Amino acid sequence: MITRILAADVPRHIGSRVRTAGWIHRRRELKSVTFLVIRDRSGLVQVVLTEPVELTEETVVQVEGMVTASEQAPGGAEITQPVITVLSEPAKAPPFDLYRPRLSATLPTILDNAPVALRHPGMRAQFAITAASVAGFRAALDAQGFTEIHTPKIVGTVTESGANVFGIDYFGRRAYLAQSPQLFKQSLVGVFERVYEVGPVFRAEPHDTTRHLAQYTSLDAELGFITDHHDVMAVLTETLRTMVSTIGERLPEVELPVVPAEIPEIHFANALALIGAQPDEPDLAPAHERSLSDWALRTHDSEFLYVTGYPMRKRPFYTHPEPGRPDHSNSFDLLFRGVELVTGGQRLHSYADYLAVLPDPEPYRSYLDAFAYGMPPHGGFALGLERWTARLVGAANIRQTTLFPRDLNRLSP
Ligand code: AMO
Repeated sequence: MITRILAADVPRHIGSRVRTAGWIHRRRELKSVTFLVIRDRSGLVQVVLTEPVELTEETVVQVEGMVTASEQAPGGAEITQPVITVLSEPAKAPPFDLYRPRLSATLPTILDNAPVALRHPGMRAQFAITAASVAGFRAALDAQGFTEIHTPKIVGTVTESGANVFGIDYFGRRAYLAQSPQLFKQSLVGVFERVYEVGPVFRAEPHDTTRHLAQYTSLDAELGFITDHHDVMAVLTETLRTMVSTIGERLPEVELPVVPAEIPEIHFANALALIGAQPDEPDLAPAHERSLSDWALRTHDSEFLYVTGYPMRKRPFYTHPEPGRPDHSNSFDLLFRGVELVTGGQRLHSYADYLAVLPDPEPYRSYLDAFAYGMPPHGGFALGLERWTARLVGAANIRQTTLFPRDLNRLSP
């Protein structure tokens, strides 16, 4: 029996009989020939028939035939004299032509039809970038002595803010969908010193924006024995470099951003002055982030910018203040192409400090145990995966780089 080869490998078998399998991507009837383009995970291959066939697009087929050189065919070869076996017949036609360079449909239509829309080669290519980014994230942190962790997504306490948390009924008790692995990753610094997690997090975002989802994938890291947040930023910069190089290795056709040798950094107070915002602004608005990114590109030739020293009053309770400037914090955001991509910083690590900042420490009792039993100075960061891919490919809306987005209005597919 001939074993199946992938569409992209067909041109390497000119003069042989091969078997391949996939979906009928496109059917073109000419006067005396019919062309079928077969799509599989590797790409496309053309099949030439001398008689018309009644097979519609998206029919799943197996094709056995002769590989013949052909200048017009994709990859320079096509399959002739085919024997076609239907493996599965579609029950209905796709709502759009998958063979066109771009899907001609609105974003809601594309998302409503995600299972078939995602089959478009351009869509699939985008999610290959996401997959390569995660592989790079893991490779970078594995190489730096981090341990991968998996923490609960059903939790009893709120970590980021009370406002955007999903409450659930947990066997009659109040529970929440985790907004972040924050408290667990900090606890586990007490075990492994350096940890990371790739996992879903949940935010009940009340606004319909182009950069917020109700569920997204958070790339989290946390490390002990730091001097301050700059040690965290150094790990993040190195990690980004490996994420970008891994995309380049796997997908040479993708245009990559340059991670500079040193990513420029600006303190929050200086950032406000630079963009002419009120000096008492507690946070950066999206327009501020865009202006700061423009500035970094203009003056430092960098698409990345660290903004450090955010005011304490807008940061979560675990945030470490800036020594000598306690209204500000040892925290940072990393802006990439005009958008906040990463948040991170140094954390409080003494038990007494946590008791002082938590008005009601009771719900956090077991988490605080980590600090009661001794924790080193530590810090970490979280990168929003869907935002990263969106910025990378220039997608205007984060939903374009999310397989099955969850938002204010969308719960299916
Ligand atoms: P933060 O809440 O800033 O920080 O989130 C970190 C990063 O996650 C992404 N992000 C989102 N992406 C899509 N939809 C959303 N609703 C959404 N909210 C946030 C952004 C953001 O920069 N525990 C801290 C991290 C830390 O300090 O380690 C945290 O979760 O890219």
